[in-house]
Amino acid sequence: MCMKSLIICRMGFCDDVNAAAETIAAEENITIISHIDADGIAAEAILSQAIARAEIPVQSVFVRQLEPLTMNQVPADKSYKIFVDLGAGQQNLLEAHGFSENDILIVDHHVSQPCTRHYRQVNCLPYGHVKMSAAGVAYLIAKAMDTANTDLAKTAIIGNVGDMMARETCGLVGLVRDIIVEDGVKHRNVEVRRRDLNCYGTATRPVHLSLAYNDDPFIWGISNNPEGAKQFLRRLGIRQQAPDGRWLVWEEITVEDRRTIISALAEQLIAHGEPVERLLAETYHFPDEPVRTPLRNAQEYATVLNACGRWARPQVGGAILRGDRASAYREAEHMLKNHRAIIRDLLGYIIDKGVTELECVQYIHVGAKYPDTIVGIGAGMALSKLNSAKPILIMCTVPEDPNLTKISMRTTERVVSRGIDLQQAVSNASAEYGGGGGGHKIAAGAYIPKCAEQEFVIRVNKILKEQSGAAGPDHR
Ligand SMILES: [Mn+2]
Repeated sequence: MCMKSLIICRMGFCDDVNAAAETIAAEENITIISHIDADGIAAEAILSQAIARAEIPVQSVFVRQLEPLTMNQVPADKSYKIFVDLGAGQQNLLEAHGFSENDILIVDHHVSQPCTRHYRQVNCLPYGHVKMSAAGVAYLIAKAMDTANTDLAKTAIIGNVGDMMARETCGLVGLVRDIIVEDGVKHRNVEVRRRDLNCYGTATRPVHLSLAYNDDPFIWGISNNPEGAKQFLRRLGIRQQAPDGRWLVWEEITVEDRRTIISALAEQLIAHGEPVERLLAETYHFPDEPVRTPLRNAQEYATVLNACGRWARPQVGGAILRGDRASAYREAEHMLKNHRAIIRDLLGYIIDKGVTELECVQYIHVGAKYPDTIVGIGAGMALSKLNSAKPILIMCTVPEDPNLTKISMRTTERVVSRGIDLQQAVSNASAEYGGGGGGHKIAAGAYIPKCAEQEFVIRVNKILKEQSGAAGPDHR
């Protein structure tokens, strides 16, 4: 047994992982119920491949969230049910549905709901592994089932990055870094760049657009300013285009050019008295994927999976993770294009219509104009075009239920570092109106009754004001 496995064993989480691996191996027929986001799609791909390799029949169902309506999608058969990236917070619902302790396994990383039934669960959160996603937990189980499953570490990394586990810390940390990333590197389908530019789109976007679309950290004259970014690169003498006129992407330019750009960006930040820590990040690359495609790095790969999930085709993302580079990949490319076009449109709508500003929050209601699954992404992007010092709250209608309103909130790392916690604000405020919510400090969402919209916004504003007050008078 390797050192790394011993480390988890001492932490107790290993017992749960091993017990789950044994339980799964003893089942004769399994159904996986997973979530439609990048993490859920990755976690499903990992577990179902591990189960199929163990020659156990397995089928999968994807749901947008686990609620009474979507429970109907869970087949009412004798198969053993594994709930993945969901379930921990909906155990009462599982109980109400009639599941007994022997019927199901929960593989999750969300806060666990108290329940009279003690369902078997593998959850990293109670063990303090807060920077691990469901794909991470699924991977550890797959590895416990068979060490040959370490080829799936790559998929686990995509799920973790897609679930923002690397964002706050500019790289993956904890068990995910020590075990999963190392397994991927050993398997040679993952390459780590320790001090890379902390920037999205390094495999597909022209360098100047990658720089301009990045606002973490925000760099004056470059962030939100494609022309400024282009001139900045020109002044540095960086070759930006191939001989045929095509724009080069970050991963194509020379190591020296990358270094020159990073130092110049650092100088720019220092000149404006801004911190430089977030300029660099550890990034994860996939040398076995074709160059200049979004499959080349974990961040962009996760976007492909999210696009599939948000357009109700999570199985397409799963097929890509299993190696389909033909029809599934073509379909995903199409969805990605559509995904971006609609987000651009939503962005334009938010800017044109304008947000309403309260003291500590800015908000807008987009009604039923856009799919509720992309509104959060639009919120994040709109923020960089608005006053990014103030969190944004977007409301939209829920197609399945006219009495519900979906809330999406986004802010920036800079605001989070001043004590703002959107997860807390949104879940506390929504609970007061009988709704429910969750997420992260930087991004959170909730469902609330439609009739409570106005009061809810005012309540969130008040909570955010309390949070910024608690962080001290200098941190407005
Ligand atoms: Mn997740």
